Amino acid sequence: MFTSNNLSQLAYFGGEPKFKEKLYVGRPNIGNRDHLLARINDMLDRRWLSNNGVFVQEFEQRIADYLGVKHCIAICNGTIALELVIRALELKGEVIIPSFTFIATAHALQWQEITPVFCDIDPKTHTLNPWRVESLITPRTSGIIGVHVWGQPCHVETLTEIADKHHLKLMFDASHAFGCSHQGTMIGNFGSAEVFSFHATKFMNTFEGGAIVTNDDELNQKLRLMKNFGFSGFDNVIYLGTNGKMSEVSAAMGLTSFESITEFIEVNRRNYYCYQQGLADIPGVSLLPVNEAERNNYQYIVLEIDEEKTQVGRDLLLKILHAENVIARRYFYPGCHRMQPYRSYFPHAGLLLPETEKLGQRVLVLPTGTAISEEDIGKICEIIKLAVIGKNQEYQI
Ligand code: T4K
Repeated sequence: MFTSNNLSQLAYFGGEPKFKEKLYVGRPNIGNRDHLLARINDMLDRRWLSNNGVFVQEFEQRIADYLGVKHCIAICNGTIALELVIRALELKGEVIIPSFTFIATAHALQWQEITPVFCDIDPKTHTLNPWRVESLITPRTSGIIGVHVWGQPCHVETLTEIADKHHLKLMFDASHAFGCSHQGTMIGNFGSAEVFSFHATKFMNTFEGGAIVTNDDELNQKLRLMKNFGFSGFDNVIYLGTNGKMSEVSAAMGLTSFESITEFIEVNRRNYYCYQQGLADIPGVSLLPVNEAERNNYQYIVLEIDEEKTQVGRDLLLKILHAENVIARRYFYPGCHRMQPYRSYFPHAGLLLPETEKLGQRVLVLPTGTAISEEDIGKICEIIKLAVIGKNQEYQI
């Protein structure tokens, strides 16, 4: 039985940290090093380091086949990939997005002087609430960007109906959703195009990198020009473009990561159920459920912390975990609308975002991936249990 004295076992209250080394959210998964190094050697021997090399071409083909999508365009990172699709779809004026997302979704619009209109989320899935979307459409609205946050699919069908009804473009930021499905179809097949991030912190990484996938031939052609300065053959620029190319070394890492994708997902799944078991019955701590009828990548361990029930609250729990060297994160606190420049542009945006505001105060993301063991997870769960139950008892005394 815990007593309030148990709190003193926690480093935050004066005890010894349970971990000597820091455990991070977003620790990269590293596939087979020998395969990676062999690929890098090949690349050096070939002296072909970028500009649509063989590794990029192979990577694009493998991704397209895996997702069952017609075209995959490898890009230098997810943010540039978003910017390219936004531009290729000719979005302008206002575009509706969730505020509960990584800042890149909003910046990719604002960077091109398009106004992100922040929409509230469905508290169950943490994704865009489509019924709210409709109420935000104005004559200036040109599109909607859904974000499959944590790999949880958006309300794809309802968003599609709304977009069609109002003649809006629909695209998805699928940065978190590689390897996930919606109603049996792989994410990557919805809207005009979807964008993945293969940043180092994603369960499948290319160091830095991203990809655009689409089933639209014309859009594919346009994006391929745009990511390569608009070049169509030597000396022939036919379109406005930028440099969005993925390098060969990134594609080498991508191919190596992709070989291990089944193992990465299996480890993430094991970790997810380990957390589920370890966190069961802690009052006020809930793990975001996963829909086992679909394919998932389990790459984020997302907790919601109820301040009243835990007594300890999310922010104190974060400090307690950090003191133990568990570097948990508050993604996506405080919401894009509370970050600059949006906070200055729309100081009252929060009034229309009650669920986003609430969730921003509750979410805590824990470490997972191949860098963490089941034993580590057990210890993290014990820390949380000790903090919540100890604090509850302290209040009862
Ligand atoms: N849309 C969405 C919905 C996204 O989540 C993201 C990226 C994007 C768009 C844009 O895609 P990219 O342009 O990045 O491809 C991190 C990542 O940098 C970012 O890619 C990711 N989302 C976001 C959710 O997480 P920060 O600001 O949290 O990064 P940072 O430096 O604090 O590192 C995160 C954690 O990873 C730390 O715990 C340390 C650990 N880490 C990181 C790196 C790079 C490592 O252990 N090793 C490493 O090499 O954004």
